[in-house]
Amino acid sequence: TTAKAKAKTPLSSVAEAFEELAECVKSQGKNGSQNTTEGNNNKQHKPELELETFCDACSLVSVLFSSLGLAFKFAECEYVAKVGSLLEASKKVNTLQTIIDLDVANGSVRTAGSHSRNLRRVRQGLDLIRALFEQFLANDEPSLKNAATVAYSQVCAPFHTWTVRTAVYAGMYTLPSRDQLLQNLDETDKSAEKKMRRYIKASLPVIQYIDELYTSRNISLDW
Ligand code: 1PZ
Repeated sequence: TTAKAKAKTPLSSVAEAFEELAECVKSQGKNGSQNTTEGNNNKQHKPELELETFCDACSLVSVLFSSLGLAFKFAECEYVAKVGSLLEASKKVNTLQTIIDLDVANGSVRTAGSHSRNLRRVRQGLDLIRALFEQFLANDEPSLKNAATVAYSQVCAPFHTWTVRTAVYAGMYTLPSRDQLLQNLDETDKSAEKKMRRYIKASLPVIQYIDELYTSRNISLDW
């Protein structure tokens, strides 16, 4: 069929990968497969998300960058470097929770370059995309620049320095048009909408899961 002949687009891969992550963080918690081994009793019974699986999904997102143009090369490098550092860590550390536990033990949760800090930043990147998609779909916002500006203001700007914010807002003027973005992504309005909704729905529980890794250890999220 034509559906089958259609190649998987970047957006399909991203939606699919996050649906799998969402499945991981949701299903395990429910059906009693939590970790109940002795000695772990005082730990919260949370599903475990494998670090490598998480990083693989996050890496797919960076293909979206190439569709945004040169001005966001810096954002791409930032994001890719942080995912890369977590992927490197995944050779020794299996799960997201262990990443945080190790930094808690070291007192390095917020230290620049620490894995816990990088995880927090990657999470903000995932949330930024979610917010961008929501803006993109809201009232069929015709301007990608407007959608991206609102999304960035909501999700990332509060945590960025003045210098970074100023550079990002200047870069917004160079974003492609809505139609150009769709074309770059090999999507139509209709096909993109479906996949963006899938990502929005799937990323929410993943983002919430990551937040709870911090808050359940009494780490605030104001950074
Ligand atoms: C979805 C695309 C929307 C359009 C445009 C939005 C562009 C956002 C640009 C973000 C620029 C980030 C510049 C560098 C920020 C660093 O100061 C911080 C702090 O790093 P640290 O001090 O902890 O080492 N880095 C970050 O916050 C990581 C940036 C990740 C977000 C990048 C975008 C995510 C994905 C977009 C994919 C299309």
